[in-house]
Amino acid sequence: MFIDDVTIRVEAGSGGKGAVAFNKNAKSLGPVGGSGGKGGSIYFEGVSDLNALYQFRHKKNIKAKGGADGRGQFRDGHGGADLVLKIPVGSVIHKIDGSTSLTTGGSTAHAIEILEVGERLRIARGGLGGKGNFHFRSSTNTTPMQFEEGIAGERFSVRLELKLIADVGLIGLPNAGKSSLLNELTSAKSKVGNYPFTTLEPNLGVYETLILADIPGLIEGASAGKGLGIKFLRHIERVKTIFHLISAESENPAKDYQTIKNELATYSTELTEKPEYIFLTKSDTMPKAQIKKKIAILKKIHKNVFPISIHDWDSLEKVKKILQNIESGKVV
Ligand SMILES: Nc1nc2c(ncn2[C@@H]2O[C@H](COP(=O)(O)OP(=O)(O)O)[C@@H](O)[C@H]2O)c(=O)[nH]1
Ligand SMILES: [Mg+2]
Repeated sequence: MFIDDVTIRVEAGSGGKGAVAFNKNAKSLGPVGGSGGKGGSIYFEGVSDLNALYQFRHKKNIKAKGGADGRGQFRDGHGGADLVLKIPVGSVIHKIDGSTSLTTGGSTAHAIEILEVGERLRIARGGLGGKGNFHFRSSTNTTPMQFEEGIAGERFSVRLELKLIADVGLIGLPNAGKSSLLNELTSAKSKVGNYPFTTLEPNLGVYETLILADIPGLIEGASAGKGLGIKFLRHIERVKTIFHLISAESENPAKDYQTIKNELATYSTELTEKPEYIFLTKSDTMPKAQIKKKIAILKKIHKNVFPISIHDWDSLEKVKKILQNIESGKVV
């Protein structure tokens, strides 16, 4: 099960409390209470594993250890260990209670993104330990009874929303051949089947340096929650270029195209403005004349239209050429 949206509660460790203690040695009387240790902080770190949010499926309360209390003989409590939670790059972190904004590394925002592998953000700060009575000594206060409690660690809920970062997004109606094309172009092993919704989760593949995402679940009404719903649309948000696949077996390719476009528009007009290539897929299944006719219809809508088939090597070479041009920045 692919998890791309999960809410968890993070609780950084509280500081330990300071000790009240006195030296028992008659030669050097005085306060010797150590301070409490600092509570552990919670960090997020970006990883390439898209399934990393799965760890939170059943574990939604994340707590870092508190700092130990101070003790006598100037012994400060140990700090609680920091926790580093690995989350997929492309995750957006929304703070949903507590104070209204997140502060990490000096910047404050309602939502923070992790966009690079290895990028680390402190999300919840551990509380400082309280001072022991040694710190309250003075010439007028030689037997201080004061100490401090530790400070509570930061605690709040965060929603982690994964938005895939891909260079090219493959979209189209179910059965358009998205997974098949991804499998042809990359070493991905996306499930292929002659029925809708074989692909229940977005699949990624790599072509040279480009990341290709096969984004399933787009049907008429998806933006209103039909089928897999709009759950997957957010994964298209960050895609730079769109490959829009339409099956040559379709009676009305222009309508198929428009159906998807409408769904994208309902979600966000930005999606419809991305650079796009249209591929009439499974061109081997239709007589040439039919293909020509359908290409001509689609050309009226968009200039970048190409017939392809996973069984036609030349057509796949054409797709690769386009990918290489995108990669080298010649086209978008
Ligand atoms: N003949 C032919 N069949 C194809 C081609 N591409 C995909 N298919 C078949 O079409 C069906 C749907 O393909 P799939 O990749 O799962 O579509 P998706 O739902 O868009 O991911 C499968 O049975 C594939 O084997 C093609 O170029 N030629
Ligand atoms: Mg598929």
